[in-house]
Amino acid sequence: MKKKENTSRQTAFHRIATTALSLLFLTTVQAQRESKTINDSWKFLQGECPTAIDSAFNDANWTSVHLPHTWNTDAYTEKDYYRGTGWYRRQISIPQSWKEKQIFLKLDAASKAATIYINGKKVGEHTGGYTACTLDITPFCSLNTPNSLAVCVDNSRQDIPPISGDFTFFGGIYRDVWLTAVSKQHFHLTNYGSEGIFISTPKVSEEKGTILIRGDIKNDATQKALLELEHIIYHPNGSIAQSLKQSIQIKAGEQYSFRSETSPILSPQLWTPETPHLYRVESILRDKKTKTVLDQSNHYTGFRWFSFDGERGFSLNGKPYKLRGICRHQDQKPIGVALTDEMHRRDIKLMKEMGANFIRISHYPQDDALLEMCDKLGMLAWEEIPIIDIVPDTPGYTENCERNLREMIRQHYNHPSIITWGYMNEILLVTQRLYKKEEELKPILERTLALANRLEVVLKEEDTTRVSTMAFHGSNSYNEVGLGSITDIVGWNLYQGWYGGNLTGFEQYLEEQHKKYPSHPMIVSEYGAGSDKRLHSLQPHAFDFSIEYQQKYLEHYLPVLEETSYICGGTHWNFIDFSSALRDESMPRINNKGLVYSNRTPKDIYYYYKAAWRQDIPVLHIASRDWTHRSGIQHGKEPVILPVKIYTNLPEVELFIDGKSLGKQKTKNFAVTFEVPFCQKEHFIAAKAENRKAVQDISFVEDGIRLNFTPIPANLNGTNLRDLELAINVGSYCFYTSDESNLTWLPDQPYTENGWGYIGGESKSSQIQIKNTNDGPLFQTLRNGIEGYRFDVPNGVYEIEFLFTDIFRENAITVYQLGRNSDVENRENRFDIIINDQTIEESFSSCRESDYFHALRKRYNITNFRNKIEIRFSVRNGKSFLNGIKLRKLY
Ligand code: GCB
Ligand code: CA
Repeated sequence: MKKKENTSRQTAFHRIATTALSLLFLTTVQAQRESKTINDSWKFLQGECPTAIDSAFNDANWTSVHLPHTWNTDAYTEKDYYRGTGWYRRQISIPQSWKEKQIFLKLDAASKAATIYINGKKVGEHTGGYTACTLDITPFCSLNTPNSLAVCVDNSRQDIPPISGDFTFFGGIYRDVWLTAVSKQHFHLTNYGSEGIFISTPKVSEEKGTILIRGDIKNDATQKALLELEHIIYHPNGSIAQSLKQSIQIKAGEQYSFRSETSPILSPQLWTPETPHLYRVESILRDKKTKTVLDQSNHYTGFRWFSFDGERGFSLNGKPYKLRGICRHQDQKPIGVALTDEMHRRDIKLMKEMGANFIRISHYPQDDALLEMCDKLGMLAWEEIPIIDIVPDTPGYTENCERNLREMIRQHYNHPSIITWGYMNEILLVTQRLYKKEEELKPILERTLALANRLEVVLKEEDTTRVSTMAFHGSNSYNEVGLGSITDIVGWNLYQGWYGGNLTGFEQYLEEQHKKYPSHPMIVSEYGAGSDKRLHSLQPHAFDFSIEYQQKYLEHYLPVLEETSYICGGTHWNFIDFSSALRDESMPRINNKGLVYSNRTPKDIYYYYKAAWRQDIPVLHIASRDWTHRSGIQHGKEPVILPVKIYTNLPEVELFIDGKSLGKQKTKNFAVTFEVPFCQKEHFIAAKAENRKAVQDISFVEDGIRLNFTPIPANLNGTNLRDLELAINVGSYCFYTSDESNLTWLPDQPYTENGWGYIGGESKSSQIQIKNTNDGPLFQTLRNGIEGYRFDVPNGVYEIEFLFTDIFRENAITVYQLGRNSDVENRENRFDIIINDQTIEESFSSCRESDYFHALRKRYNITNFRNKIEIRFSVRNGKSFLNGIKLRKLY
């Protein structure tokens, strides 16, 4: 009896649940388009596995992954990161409610190529690692059983750009994957991965603007369709501005192209980075008779116009406007390019916060989330495809370039933030490096020009509302071979004062170009210098990777960009410290020219830009977050004077040390530097500035920071040696603070009486990665031909440690260092090491003990009877050298 009751209750519950479900079901039938991510529950295998396409294939042993995913986190440790295939598998169940629907699969990005299979059959292939592809998978899917989806991804293909470049070609499905169901009549979703709707503003001024909406509708049904298409235009405040309606008839299996322009919208709210007003276009497709909504799509657009001019630079909405920009790569250590949407959005927020109004989306199309933020927060954009360094003659390459260009333009066409499309970066760099002879060079130049001409035509075919750009490296040959006259805008990637030459070479180069080609609109599409938080210098120079040289370099470049009226603007290289697996330098596998670290913590230099670019808020930043462990040589009890810089947009700054004022100083070029006396372990530094908005409206802005200080006595004695670890970065002007021990290695100095220092030799450095250590920069600098080292210290028992790395072997150096380091001689070095006349090493060879470019540390305990430690290097072969030295008094 009880049992029966139970059963009937269950049946009743079941009935209610079913009704509720079918109600839900009904509403979903009514809903126009259903889209959802399928990022979860994937299985992944790195390597080849053709049988994975079979439905019955057992992938239980594969790794479970969640998208976005890349298999190349190895690129942060390995130069030779994995390039090959990777397989992804997943089941997809199609709900019964999709029975009458058309089903699409969209991959936002799989690098570089993806072949897609469903239930053992090939659905399609996409070539290009930075653009989306959409496939109609309806005929491949079954409604009754789960469908097996397999995707083979390959990041080794040489027929797909990029094939060369200073960044890592991460492999994998590293953006979202979407499943979409829509009625048989729908917008053309397989149009080069776009939404099939293209919006522009053919007429736009302060008085009025019109919106043009173009696109295609497909009828995938077996009967003709009578449809109604409506576009509703919404003002930025959400009220309806206009609506456009038309009736359409499409035969079974056919396609219809629509094109409608609104009547003028009066006094449109213009889109600018400062006022990013967006108008919404809602496109609705209905059944003409039943009025059932079949498909629906929303897009933002904006009213703005712009021009690039060789003399006057850039203007926006009729007013001169300086493009204050940055370039942006898309990775983040340690996850590679598998970023979530919110990470992309965070980057745009950080750039806006800094005051940027322009982004060069380099060197390839990036996530939709990024573009959405450019529109919404207000950031003009240049987007490009990755044709870099050289044009190969690989069959299929040209076609892939062309298709990737069309995809980028169609996929991101509707974003008002985009003003220019690019398609080549430094295309002669590797070309000229590899082919020196005229007759070898000729066919490659012809190929390059042919591709540029073809892409320029494609670009204009796709989009007449924007302009084209290329980025050149600092060589006039781009103009000589004819590339300069193909694109609308010339981008210059300039590194005077970094890879070579002087800082002032920068403005000289621009002037020369402007004189020669006064009608060329120019952007400085790259400029930058590397920096490493562990390195600091009071005498910064190019390629020391000190935080201070990057600051010096950018403090020179930015005013030139701001003050040269014919320059449209600049895009700093790069916003982030990014992954470039081939690079060595101070942080192997990382190009460290970022304004923010890989984890997006701003470097101090970020605030220089912020001070210069943000006029709307007061900026005051003590530029020493990157240098919190200070050290310096102290004479007696005198404090050590060290510079502390403040970045600010306020006219005058007062600085305090532990509450005591050091006076006020006027700001110059958004910076003020105080000479600050350091004398104790920790100091509190505070900066204060008056923010005067009006006579009656004055407030104060403050910043404060705690800095650690380790004094190093200039003259060493029994007392001050007791707790001292005297560590010297031999061959370098830089302080080096180890991440691992926090110990600071001091800049080297020549020996003077009663002190310590080197005797003889000259400083030398290498940019090659040093193995066996995480303190690479310490070993990359050395004193070549050093005769000796001397410490004037009292008698006692000491520990002496030598740091060696033999760099005297030619080494393949990457093309991206533009010839730096090629002056290293090949030689074998052997020398004796003698301390206070006692030979401690005979015929010592660093590379024999620990190989070339390997760190070697050797420690000795010695007893000093002479009130000095005198070290001599006596050469047997080649030259003597020393990379670092450390002294501790034990007893
Ligand atoms: C360039 C390249 C860029 C590099 C940069 C650099 O000119 O266009 O891809 O990363 O220089 O840091 O050397
Ligand atoms: Ca050194």
